[in-house]
Amino acid sequence: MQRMAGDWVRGRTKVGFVPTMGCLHAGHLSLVRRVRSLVGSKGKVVVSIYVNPTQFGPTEDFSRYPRDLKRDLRLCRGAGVDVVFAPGNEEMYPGHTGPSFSTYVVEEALSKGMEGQSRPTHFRGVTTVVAKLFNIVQPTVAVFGAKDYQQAAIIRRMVRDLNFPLKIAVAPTHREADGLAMSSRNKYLEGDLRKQALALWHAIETARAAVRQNAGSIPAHSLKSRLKQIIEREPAARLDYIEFFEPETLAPQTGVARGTHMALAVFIGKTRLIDNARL
Ligand code: PAJ
Repeated sequence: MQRMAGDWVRGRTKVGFVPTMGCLHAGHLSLVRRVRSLVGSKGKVVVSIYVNPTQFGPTEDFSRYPRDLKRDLRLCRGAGVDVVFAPGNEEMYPGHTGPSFSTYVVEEALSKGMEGQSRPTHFRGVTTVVAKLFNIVQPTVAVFGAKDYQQAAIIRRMVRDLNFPLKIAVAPTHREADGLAMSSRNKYLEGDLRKQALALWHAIETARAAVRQNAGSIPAHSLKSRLKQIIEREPAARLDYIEFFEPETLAPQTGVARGTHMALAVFIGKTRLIDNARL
């Protein structure tokens, strides 16, 4: 009896799901291709498009987050998506301006560091909306991007801890030709800022070169300060954090070696970008 409970409810049609906040780019579409390969031609591919207010902090970019549903629908159609779920706020958070929404899903370990430290209510919003979307869409499998490495780890943990009857797959980060990780927020990078945003990728490449040249492990604090200097050579760049961690547990590491994972967040002007990679 290896079948999951959800298979009985849904019959045998496989449902592959890619949750997004829209303003789709080639990174999102790579997740759609991945989920199609997982459910096959007889399966159904569902994409959700919803800019989730509960994962944005009060000073963050919720209201100006780029939205273009018409273009997104065209891209989904071209990519062979079967169903797009694009709810409004009233549908997702009934009475969201009042007190009538009061149940949240909170992951309490992996959410503490990195993004969780810089954006204290962010992951509570993510886990809550993703749990709601899983209940609505009832997928057999959902695909997340390694671009948001900590988010993918937290969703895996939530699915395991709360027995959601689906599988989680994680697809690699899709990059521009010059290395910049694709992101809906890259739309904010006007003029010279686009070039300065490469500071994140240069920091990753520098860290990779450092661990490859070094047989032992490098002290995390010295590598951090070297990378901070490189990043902040760009006039509009301000480092939020760099973390070196164990890829499964996300536990911070004091020594950096091959296989250590690195994540960073950098403000380029007002735009906050994140990236990560295995070193
Ligand atoms: P969003 O930023 O739109 O991303 C949707 C999915 O696409 C996430 O799994 C993300 O990791 C993945 N993704 C984004 N850029 C990528 C890239 N360059 N390469 C590969 N995958 C990429 O992440 C969210 O939305 C939200 O938090 C969400 C999970 C939808 C909950 O609201």
